[in-house]
Amino acid sequence: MTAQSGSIESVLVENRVFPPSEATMEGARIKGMEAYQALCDEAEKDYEGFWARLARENVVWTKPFTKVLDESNAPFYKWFEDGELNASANCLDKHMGTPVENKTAIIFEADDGKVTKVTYKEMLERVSQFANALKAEGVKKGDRVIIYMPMTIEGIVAMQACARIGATHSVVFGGFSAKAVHERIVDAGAVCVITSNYQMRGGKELPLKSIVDEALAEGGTECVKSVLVFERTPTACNMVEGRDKTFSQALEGQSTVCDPVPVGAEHPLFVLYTSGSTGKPKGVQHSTGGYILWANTTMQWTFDLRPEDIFWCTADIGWVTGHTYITYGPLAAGATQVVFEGVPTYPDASRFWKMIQDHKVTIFYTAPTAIRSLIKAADSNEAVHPKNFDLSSLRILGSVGEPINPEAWMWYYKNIGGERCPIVDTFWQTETGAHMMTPLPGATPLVPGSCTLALPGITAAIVDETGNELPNGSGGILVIKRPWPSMIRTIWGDPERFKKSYFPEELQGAYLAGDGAVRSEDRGYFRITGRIDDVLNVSGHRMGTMEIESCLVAKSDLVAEAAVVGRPDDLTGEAICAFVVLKQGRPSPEEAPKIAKALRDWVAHEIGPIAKPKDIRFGDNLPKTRSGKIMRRLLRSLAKGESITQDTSTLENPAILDQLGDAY
Ligand code: 6R9
Repeated sequence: MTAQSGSIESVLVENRVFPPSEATMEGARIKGMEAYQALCDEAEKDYEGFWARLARENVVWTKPFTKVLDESNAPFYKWFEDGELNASANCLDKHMGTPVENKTAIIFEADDGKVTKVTYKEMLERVSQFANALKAEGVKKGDRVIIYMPMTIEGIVAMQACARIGATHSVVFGGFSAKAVHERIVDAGAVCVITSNYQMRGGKELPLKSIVDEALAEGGTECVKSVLVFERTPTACNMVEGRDKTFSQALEGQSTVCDPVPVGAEHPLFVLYTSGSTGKPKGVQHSTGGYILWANTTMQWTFDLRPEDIFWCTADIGWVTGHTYITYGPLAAGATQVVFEGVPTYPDASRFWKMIQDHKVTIFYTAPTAIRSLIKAADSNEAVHPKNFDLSSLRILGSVGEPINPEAWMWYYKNIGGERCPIVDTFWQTETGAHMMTPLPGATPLVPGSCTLALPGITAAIVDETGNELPNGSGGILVIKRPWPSMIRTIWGDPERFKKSYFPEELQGAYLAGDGAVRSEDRGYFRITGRIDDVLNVSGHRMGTMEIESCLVAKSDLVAEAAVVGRPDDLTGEAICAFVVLKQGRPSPEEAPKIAKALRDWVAHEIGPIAKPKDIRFGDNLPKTRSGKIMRRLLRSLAKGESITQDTSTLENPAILDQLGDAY
C-alpha cells in the first residue's frame, strides 16, 4: 500500500462531458441527478434504514430480519443476520405466477453459433433437478462444491443448484491449471467437483475433466467424494468408477421439484479465489442476503433495467462479473439475458456485433481489453467493422474490469453506441460483490475514463496513508468508509489475512480497495489510476506478481531467482514482465528464446495461460540494494523500455542493468 501511492500520476484533464439525453432519461429508474442525490441523502440520514428498505423491497425473505447491521465484531460485519432466505428462490421461485414465469431467462449461443433458449420456469425445473442430484450425492447445506465448467447453461444451473441446497460453490475459471484446481479443492475442502468432459472455445475442443483428474491425483483431495461430468461434446473422457458420474447418470430419475433450503443471511453463498499480493490466492467469502440484495439492486440501477431489455454480459462465470451479472443479478431482476460460450474473435472479430444484431441486445456489458482488441481488428479488416451490423437495438453500454482509456471509450461510444447510448464504467471488485462506483444512465453526465460517482449508500473516498481524506485533485488511496451489504465477509479459513489485507490499522476502519484513485476538481468524479499493491491487471484479470514469481522459481531445474513486474500494454492494459536468473547463468541469444518458451509453457501449466509472461529478460543477477532488496522500481522502468534516470547509487550491482535490456 505504501510503495507506490505517492507516485500516482496526476489527473489528465478530460474536458469532454456527455450529459444523459432526454431519450435516456425518459422513464429512467433514477432520473436526473436530483433523484440520485435524494437516494444518497436518504442513506446519509439513516444508513441502516436505507439498506433495510432496499432489503425489504429487493429480497424475498422466508424469515424477515429484525437487525440490519451488526458492527460489534468489526471488520467482521454482519448484515440482516437473523433473516433467512434462499438465493436460488430469489432468482427463480419468486417469478413463478408472475409474467416472468414464461419469459426467456437465457438465450444461449454456443461456440458454433447454435442457439438454445430457456424460460424461467424451465430454469427452475433444471436447477431443482440438479439440486436433487447433488443431494443424492450426499451434498448438503454448508458443504463446498468446486465448479470447473465452460460457459454453458449447465454451469449456471450448477451454481444455482448449490445455492438451492445451501452448499457453498467455488467456481474455478476454465482456463486455470490442474495445480490451481488442486489448491482450491484443498483450501475449500470440497466434497464434490462439477466439471465438463471438454469445453469448446474458438472451434477447438479443450479438455477439462482430465485436468480435474490430474488435480485429484494429488494429495489432500480425499475430501472429494464425487465428480459430476457434463458431456459438452460426444468425445469420451476418463471416468473413475464409483467417483465419477455423467450429468445424465446423475440426473436420471431425479424429480424436477426441490424445495429451496432457507439459510441465514450470513450463510456463505460462494467463495471465489482471487489474486492478492502474496503467492497464495485468497478465497473471497460472500454472504447470501447482502450479496443478493446488491446484485439485484445494482442490476436495476446501473443498467436501468426494463422488462423488455435483452441484457448481455460477456464475462465468464469463473470471474466475479459472471457471478453477479450472469448467474445471480439478471435472474434476480427477472431479465432476459444472452449467455455466450465462445470467444469474441471466432469465427471472426465481428462475433460480438453480429450477436448484438441477431439477439437484439439492448444492454451490452464488456471489458476494455475486448473493446481494444476489437478496435484493432476493425481497423485492419473492414469486414469485421461494427458499421456492417445493425446495432440500433442497443440502449446502454457497460465497461468493467480495468480502467477504460478515453480513446477506447470514445470509439465504443461512437461505433457501438451510435453516440446514443450512455456507457456505464462500473468500478468494483471480487471483494465488493457488486458495483461500487458507476454512472447511472438516466442521471450522471459521463466523462470518458471516469467511473464518476459512488452508488447511493457506498461511501467511497480518497485518503492518504494515515486514512485522512484528501481534497479533490490529489491522488491517493481508494477506500470505502462504511461497511455495505455485499462486501467480502472474510478470506476462507484465514480471518487474520482478511483483517490485514482489507482493514489495515492506519486506515481507521475503512476498507482498503487496493486501487489508487483521484477525484476531479470540478465534479468530484473518481478516476481509478490502477492497483497500488503487487497485483497486475492483465486483460481485466487479476494476477499476483508473487504468484508468478513463486511459480517461476518452482521450476527449480532451471530458475534460481525471478522477479515479476507489470508494464503498460496497449491491448491488455498491463503486460507481465519476468526478470529471470537461470541456474546455468545468462543464456546465449540463441538459447534464450527456447528457455523463454519453456518458462512460459511452465507458467501456463502451473497457473494457466493468462499468467504467461509477455516479456522474459535474463540476467546474471537481479538489480538489488546493498541490503539485498530487489529494486522493483528499476525493473518497472526497464520493462517499459525507459532509460534509467533514477538514482542507482544504492545498487549493489549496477552492471546488471545492461544485461536486462533484451526481452524474449
Ligand atoms: C469486477 C472486477 C478488481 C480490480 C479493481 C481495479 C480493476 C475493475 C474497474 C477497474 C478501473 C473500472 N477494475 N473495474 N479499474 N475502472 N471500471 O473486475 O473484479 O477481478 O476482482 O478486479 O479491477 O483495479 O481493483 P476483480
